[in-house]
Amino acid sequence: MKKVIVWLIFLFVVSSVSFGAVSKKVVKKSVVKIKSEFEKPSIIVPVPAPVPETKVEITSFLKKLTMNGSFRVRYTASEVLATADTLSISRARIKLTGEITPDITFLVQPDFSALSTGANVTLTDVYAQFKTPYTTLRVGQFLLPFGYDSSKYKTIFAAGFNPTYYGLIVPARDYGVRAMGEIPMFAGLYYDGAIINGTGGADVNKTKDIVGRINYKNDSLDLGLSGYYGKAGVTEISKKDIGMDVEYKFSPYQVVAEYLTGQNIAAKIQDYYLQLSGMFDNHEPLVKYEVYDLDTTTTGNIVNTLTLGYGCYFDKTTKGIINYNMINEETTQINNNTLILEFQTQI
Ligand SMILES: [Ca+2]
Ligand SMILES: [Ca+2]
Repeated sequence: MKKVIVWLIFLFVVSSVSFGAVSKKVVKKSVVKIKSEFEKPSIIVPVPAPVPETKVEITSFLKKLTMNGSFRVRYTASEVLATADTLSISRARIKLTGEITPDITFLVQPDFSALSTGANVTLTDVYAQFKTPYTTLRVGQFLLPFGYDSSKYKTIFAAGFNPTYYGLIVPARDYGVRAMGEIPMFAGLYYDGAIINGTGGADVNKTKDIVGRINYKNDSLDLGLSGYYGKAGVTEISKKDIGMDVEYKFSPYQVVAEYLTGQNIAAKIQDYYLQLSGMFDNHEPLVKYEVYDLDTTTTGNIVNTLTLGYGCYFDKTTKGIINYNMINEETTQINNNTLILEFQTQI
């Protein structure tokens, strides 16, 4: 029995030692395993940050910039012997329109045509425009809202051409603030008014002038009434000008009539004309009769001009125009008729 007990104790001790050794081995192995996982070199792949969609808007305040341009080349021939018949660049404009929001835009339009005669580049329209629910505002330099819309002229026009009052009773453009829109509750009735320097450039007096046009417009008729009130020049000569214009369309014809009277620094001017034109396919003949009094306080100086015109449209934006101006003086006749040709294109 004692022998059995001794054997049992022996077996127990041996088995305990064996178990202890196995446990140690397992622990050792698991430690090694953990250690090796820990020491495993890890490769960190950088994940690029997502590019926000508004990035462009943050770096630029401008959303859209569009460029247009217009080009005109003119040939002028005069009966006046001392006047050279010449080709000239009458318009070479680049128009940049920037859109900050759909309701806030700006426009810059230099005209490079004067470079062709050694003069400087001129600025035509340069303004910022703000559309509000109540009105559209322009701040800068713009065409004056006075008389018939000069962008709709069908004759070749400039200082001394047709219509003769152009840029004389009031400047074509001036610096100021302009508001325009439809008059509420009166369908087809529009207003367009501005407060301006009154000089067509930098002001020479303390007064700011007021100019505006109210018109009624439908598909066939455009009837306008214009007014100007201010002080002209350093000596602040009182200036009150009025204008009435009507455009009537009865396809394929169009009639335009206008009456204007006003005071510039030099004299009191009066001008009226009647124009009839017709569009036959891409051909547009025109006849216009104008009576221009360059100083109503002086007699015998009225000039009547009968213009025979023809326009040929090559496409919607490109055309050629011929004007023959028969110029008749009220008293002493002068041979001063002109023949003017102009090629006009724009994009
Ligand atoms: Ca002024
Ligand atoms: Ca003449």
